Amino acid sequence: MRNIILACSVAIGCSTVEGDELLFPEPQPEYNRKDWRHWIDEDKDCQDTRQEVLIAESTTPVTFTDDKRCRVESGTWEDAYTGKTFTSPLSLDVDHVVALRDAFDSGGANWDAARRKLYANDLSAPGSLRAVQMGANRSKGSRGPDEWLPVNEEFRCQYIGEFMAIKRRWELSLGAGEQAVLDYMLKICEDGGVPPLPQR
Ligand SMILES: [Ca+2]
Repeated sequence: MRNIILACSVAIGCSTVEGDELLFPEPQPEYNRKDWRHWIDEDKDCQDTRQEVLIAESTTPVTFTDDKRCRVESGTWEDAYTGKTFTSPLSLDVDHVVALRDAFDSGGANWDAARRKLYANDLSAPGSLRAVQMGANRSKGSRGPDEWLPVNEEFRCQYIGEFMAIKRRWELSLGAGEQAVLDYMLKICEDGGVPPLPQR
C-alpha cells in the first residue's frame, strides 16, 4: 500500500496530496496494560505467577497465608535493585524487567493476546520477572537501562545484561540511541567499572 498524505481542512474536507486514491492511515494499536493478562496460574496449582516468583526468589522457605498454600505470607528477599532485604511480600512488586509498555513499543504491538500473556507471565528464564522493592519498581516505570538503572551498583551490569537477553529472547528491538547507550554501559562493565545512573 502506498503511503498517501492526507491534506484536510474544514472548508474542503480531505484530499490526497499525491495521486487520486483516497486512503486513510491504518489505525495504530495503543498500549493497554489490560491486554497483557497477568498474573495467571499457568500450572493451576493455585499459585499465580507473582506467587511463583516470590517462592522462587526467597532465600528462606516461605510461609503461606493458609493451608491451601496459594498466597505467600513471608519469606526473605534480597532486592537486587536496592540491595535491601525484605521479609514481607507486601513490600514487593514483581517487576517485568523489560516493562510491558517497553515490550509493546519494541515489537509486542504486533503480538496476539496469547503471546502477550506468555510474556507477561514468563517464568521460563530467570531474570524476566524479579521481586523488588515496590518503590524501586514504580520509580523505574517503563524505562529501559538508558533511562533508569538500579541504585544498587553491584547489580547494574547484571541488570543490563539480563535486560538485553530478554530483548533478544523475545525478538524485541532496541532504539538506535538506546543501543548506543547500552553498548557504552556494557563497555564500562567489561572494563570492571560501574555504569553511572542515567541523568534523566
Ligand atoms: Ca502456579
